[in-house]
Parts: sequence; C-alpha cells; structure tokens
Amino acid sequence: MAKFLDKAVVEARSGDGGNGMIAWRRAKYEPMGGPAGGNGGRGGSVYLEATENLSTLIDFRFKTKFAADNGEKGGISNRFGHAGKDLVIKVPLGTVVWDHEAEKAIADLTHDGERVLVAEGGRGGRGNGVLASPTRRSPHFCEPGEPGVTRTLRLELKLLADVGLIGFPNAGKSTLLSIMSAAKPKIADYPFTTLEPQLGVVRVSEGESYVMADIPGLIEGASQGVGLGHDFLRHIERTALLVHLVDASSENVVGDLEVIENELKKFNEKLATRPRIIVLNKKDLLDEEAAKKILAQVKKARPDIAAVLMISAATKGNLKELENTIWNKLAAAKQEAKIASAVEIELDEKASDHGDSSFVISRKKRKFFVEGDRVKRLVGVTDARSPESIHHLNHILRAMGVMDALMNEKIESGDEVLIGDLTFKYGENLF
Ligand SMILES: Nc1nc2c(ncn2[C@@H]2O[C@H](COP(=O)(O)OP(=O)(O)OP(=O)(O)O)[C@@H](O)[C@H]2O)c(=O)[nH]1
Ligand SMILES: [Mg+2]
Repeated sequence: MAKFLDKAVVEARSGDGGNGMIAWRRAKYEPMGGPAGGNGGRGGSVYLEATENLSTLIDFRFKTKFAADNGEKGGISNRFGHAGKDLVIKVPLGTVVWDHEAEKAIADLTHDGERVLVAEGGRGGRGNGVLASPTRRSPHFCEPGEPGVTRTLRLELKLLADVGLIGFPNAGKSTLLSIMSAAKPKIADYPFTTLEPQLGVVRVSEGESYVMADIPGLIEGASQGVGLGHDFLRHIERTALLVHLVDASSENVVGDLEVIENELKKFNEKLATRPRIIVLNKKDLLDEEAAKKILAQVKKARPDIAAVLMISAATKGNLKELENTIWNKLAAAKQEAKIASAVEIELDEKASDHGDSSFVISRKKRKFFVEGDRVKRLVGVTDARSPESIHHLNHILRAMGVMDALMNEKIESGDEVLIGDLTFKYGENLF
C-alpha cells in the first residue's frame, strides 16, 4: 500500500535571465553603424498554486525537482530575447509552504487558484543597444543575465480532507466511504483493516464535491498512542467536519461513543468542539423498536450534538439524509476551520521577499568576504573585463552601504575583497 503522504520536500529553481547582446547596425550608408544588441529575456519564475483537484501530496513522491525555463539571450537589430516560461506547481488546498532551510512558513494556500511566488526568475541582461548614452555612444559590452534562484521548500498538508470518518474498528467507515465515493478501500469483518487514511471525492452535484477521509479505527488509549493512535488523531485534527460512526448493533452503543469522544478530547481539547455528526450504523441488524430506543438513548446522552442519525451502509438505508446533513454542515465547518488555521500559522512575510539586500562582511587577515543574496546577484551580472560594468557595480555597492561597512572594518588600499566569483582590489577596481 502506498504510504500516505502529507509532507514533501521539493526544490524549485527559477530560470536564468538571458544575456544581453553586443551587435551593430549594418546600414548601406553606415558601414560602422551604432549599437544594436537586444536585451536578454527574463527567466521563468516558479509559483505554487492551490487546486481543489488534488487532495494529497502523492505527486511529489517521485518528482521533487522543478525548474522554470531560462530566458533567451538578446538578438541582433535590438531584438529582445523571449522570456522563459513560468512554472506553476499545483498543490492541494490546505498546503502550508515552508522555507526548508530558514524554517519559516511562507504561505498557507487555502483557496482554489491561490498562488505564491517561490522563486523569481532572473532579470535579463541589457544589450549594448540600450546601454548606449550620449557620453557612451558605442558600448562594447553588455550585461550578463541574472542567475535564477534555487529554493528548497517543505510542503505540509494541513487540511487532509473536508470530512473525516472516525470510530472504532469495524464500525463500517470504509464501507461508507466506498458507497459515497468512487474510492475502493478494503472492507473486512475484522478490526484494523484500514491502516492508512483513504481518501474519496464525494460528488454532490455538477461541479460540487468534497473530500472524505476514512481514518483507521481508534481504540481506548489512542490519545496515549495505543494502536498508532497519535498518527490517526493527527489526521483527524486536519478535517473540518467529523462523522463519528458507531456500530448500532454493539452491546453498549453509548459507551462506545463516549470512549472515542474522550480520546479525542484527551488528545486535543479543540477536537471536542470540532463540528460533528454522530452516525449510528448497521441499522439493518436491529428491529424497528430497538433502533428507535438506541437513537433516543444516544440523543439523551449527548444533547450537545445536534446531528444524530441512523443509517445502514450495507443496505444504503437513510443515506440521502446523511448526505444532506453532511453537505449542510460542511460550509459552516470549513469557515470555522479557516479561522482557526489563520490564527495558528503566522506567516513570515519577509521570508517570501527574495530581493533581500542584506549582506554580511567577514575578514581573514587582509581578505574581506562580502556575502548576501543581492550582492551575489549583482556580481553575477557584472562583466569583470568591462570598466564600465565595474563602475556600475561600484555605484550600487556604495548605495547599498557595502563600502561604508568595509571602511568600518578598516579596509586599506590593496586589500582583497571577494564577492561571489569575483575578487577585487580595494583602491584599484573597488573604491
Ligand atoms: N450488517 C451490516 N454490516 C456492515 C454495515 N456496514 C459495514 N458492515 C460490515 O462491517 C464490517 C467492517 O466494515 P468496514 O467498513 O471494514 O469497517 P471499518 O470501520 O472501516 O473498520 P477498520 O478499517 O478496521 O477500522 C464489514 O464486514 C462490513 O461488511 C452495515 O450497515 N450493516
Ligand atoms: Mg476500514
């Protein structure tokens, strides 16, 4: 059986920006024409997008590396390179996106079509066509494209399903899922038939559906971990509406009900107030009289739970009533779940900001190291052979405060400064 997947680590890489172009116009009467190299195209960005068509992270079991296309290099005659195509990775609703390295939540995708930018494409380098200016009429250089970024993300599925089927082993949870959805879980007359949550899509009408999870059976002591109780209860926490199934032919129906209710409460106080429906199953095994009596007993024992009904999954008795009750309760329950999750996960707004212009300076004797996202990218678009390009870099480093910081570190003329792949000499090509 495939292991149920509710966590995945993926790598997303945005495309490199295309390089600029060095080219010259060739006109009949202009043998040495002006600069005409086009700009490189922007690299494709990577987005994550929530969709209601998925309900698990199973797709990320084998494919974990994603890359958007690179931008095209600039062309002659001032033609711009095409931008790289963006990549949109689909994830199920309720996916929380973490920056795996920084351990920061960057998005909580809760509605269909909601998107987050996780890796921004590199800018295209400028061609010599646009780098020309009145004082620099024929630039013999262009800019390289900015490299893409690679980000390691952890995806966590917060909401497993809309509806969670819970109850003792053998209560008939899998049977119910199999008749309400197209899912085909294993059904058998022994306990613990189901060992991993099974999901099914329940179609209500054209275009309307919800996801139902059949959760493995719970037993007394589950809140202390008995019978993999913790795993199962953690799944239950991630369903908006609970359908608690009890075998109505059991000798002590109210007692059975209370055992599970207590375990839920012990595990997480919040589960005690999660919207729920109590469903007494296997009505076909009781005569009319006994069925009525048991229904009354349960209603009396739990006056706090409004929705109590009796069905037979085997004969599909009262199924319509159950379907309607679930559908009516679900809208309200999902609203509640959304409010709760908004409080739980405090998004780190800064973590999704890639243009991080912070930098760190460290030194080893007469060598200075400047590290940071933005400085690295800047150096990436610098052509070390072009004095003008170096001049441009100096200008930006000064504006970012890198020069001030180096002076605070008592840098002296002739000292080496290492940024990204380039090494500079202070006072010579860095000033
Ligand atoms: N008579 C009768 N039997 C039922 C009904 N619903 C389920 N059963 C039977 O009860 C047994 C257990 O059903 P399952 O659906 O496997 O129960 P489960 O709750 O998924 O059990 P676990 O996976 O072990 O937790 C099977 O033999 C089913 O055929 C019902 O409404 N009436
Ligand atoms: Mg089962």
